[in-house]
Order: sequence, then C-alpha cells, then structure tokens
Amino acid sequence: MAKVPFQLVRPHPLVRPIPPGPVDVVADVHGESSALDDLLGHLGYDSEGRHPDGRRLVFVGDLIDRGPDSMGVIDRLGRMMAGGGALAVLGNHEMNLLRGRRKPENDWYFNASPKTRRRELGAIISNLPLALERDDLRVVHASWCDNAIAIAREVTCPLKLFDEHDKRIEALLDAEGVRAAVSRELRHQNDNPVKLLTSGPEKKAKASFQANGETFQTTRQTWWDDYNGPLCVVGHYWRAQAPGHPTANHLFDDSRPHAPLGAGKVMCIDYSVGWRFRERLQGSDGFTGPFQLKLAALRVPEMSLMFDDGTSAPLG
Ligand SMILES: [Mn+2]
Repeated sequence: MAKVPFQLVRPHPLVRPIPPGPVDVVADVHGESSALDDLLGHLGYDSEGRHPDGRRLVFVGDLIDRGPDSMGVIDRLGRMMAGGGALAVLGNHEMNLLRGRRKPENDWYFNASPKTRRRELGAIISNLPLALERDDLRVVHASWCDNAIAIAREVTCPLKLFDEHDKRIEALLDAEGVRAAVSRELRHQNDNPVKLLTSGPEKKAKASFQANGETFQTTRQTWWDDYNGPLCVVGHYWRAQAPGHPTANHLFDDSRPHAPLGAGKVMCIDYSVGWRFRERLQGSDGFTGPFQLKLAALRVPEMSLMFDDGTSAPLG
C-alpha cells in the first residue's frame, strides 16, 4: 500500500489554517474528472495540482457522486494533499459516505473492491476538515455558522461529532415530546454542527416538493444575508438552473450570476456541474458537450472566476 501522507495520520481539529499565498478555490466537482482536468489546465496547474507560481488548490467539498469518476477524483485529491499542493473540506456527499448512507449515486464507493480500496478512499475523506480559514478567507461547504465552527475547532473526528449531536438532538426531541417529522428534521438540520456546516440552515417549505425522487418539506435559508465576516467561499447551492432540477431551492438572482451574496462577503461558486450527468443523458449517444453547467474556481486574491470551458469573469 502507498505510504500514508503525514497529514492523514496525525489528528487535526476540524477547522484548519489556509497557508498564505494565492489560491484557487474549486467548486463541487461531483466526480466530473474531465471538467476538473480542463479547469486545472485553464488555471495553469498540471493534472496533479502543481502550479509553477506555487498557487494552491482549495476544494470546497462534494468532490464525489453523480459524475463518471468519483474514485479518480478522490485518488487525485489524496495525491495532491500528500504533495502539499491542495486542501479540501467535507461536503454533504462526503458525509453521506462516512455515515454509511448508501444512495444510488454513491454505489461506486460501497461496491469498491477489494475492501482495502474502500478503506483507502475512506481514509482520504475521513481526514478532511469541516472548514478552512485565514484572516482574509474562509472556506466551508455550505454555511459558516460561528457556533458550529467553535464546536468543530475542538474536535478531530467528523463522524463522531455528527453522531454525538445526532443522539443529543434525538434525546431532546423525545424529552420535549416533539412528534412532527418536519420539526424533528429541522432540529437535526439546524442544531447539528456537522449538518449546518455541510448543508446549511433550513426552514419549513411553503409547500412540499420533489427532488431526486424524494419529497422535501424543508427548504434552504439564505444565511448569507446575516453574514459579515471576511470573504467566505461556499459551494453546495446551485447557481445555474439545471434542466429537470426543482426550482424550490433556487436562491439566486439569475441576472447577476457572478455576484457575491448578502453584504458581498459570501461567494457561492457552484455552477451546477453536478447535474451534468443529466445533460449527457439528454444529449445524443456519446454527447461530450458543450455543457451549460460548469465547474468553476474562484481565484484569490484576483477575485475572478475561471470556468472549465476556459471562460472567466470578474466577481460582481
Ligand atoms: Mn453539497
């Protein structure tokens, strides 16, 4: 077995520092390995994430599921992190794996063989933090909540943190006699620091809606309206309207697709490449693009977006 890199064996808290210097924050890759190849090329990196100017990649989570090569993306992330050229945070899809929540889109992991293969992939994922920070930049998958961040600073295991709060909330709900499924679900979503950081605060939906074959009674909150810290980069929330995707969770002003959110200190960079598998299905056999849905990176300190098709845009 390959040598386990240093940072993967030593326990670290779940909020870790971003080293000084220019970085490129990469949005939710969702197993779209060739979009990642293209994006890295346009940003000036080689396929292993090395940049001639010493720039560094920071992945915002959800590197896996839905696209054709989640395993390849995680293997590559592992090599990049071992080489010191990349950092990443956990997304809700990575948390699903760690929690053993089997879904159609993560079969690639649960069916991986031999078992040691699964263990290698799991080791890379389970050693990711929940958030990254430095004075001028914060990176988290979905939402930066000060209370949840403070809790994550004190511990090293995301699964243990999740489970502890899951049990605590269950016991409280039982003690309070809360029975309604939607109330229980909301409490789990909004009071578990791992859920809050990786999938953001939610509220009761005005009407239930369908997504991915499930019925939802809760909807996402625009937490960035109340945020006023340093620049915080997130993914998770799909900025581009995707064909066949429910609009109930669409939180953005489409007339300003490259604008930061709230008071201008939160930037969501997920341009919905995670739905590219559906674009492929709607195209002809062997359809390889051009795609409407894109993989983006935010360049810091330049504050410009680069997309996998080679186009770029300043924030605003
Ligand atoms: Mn997500």
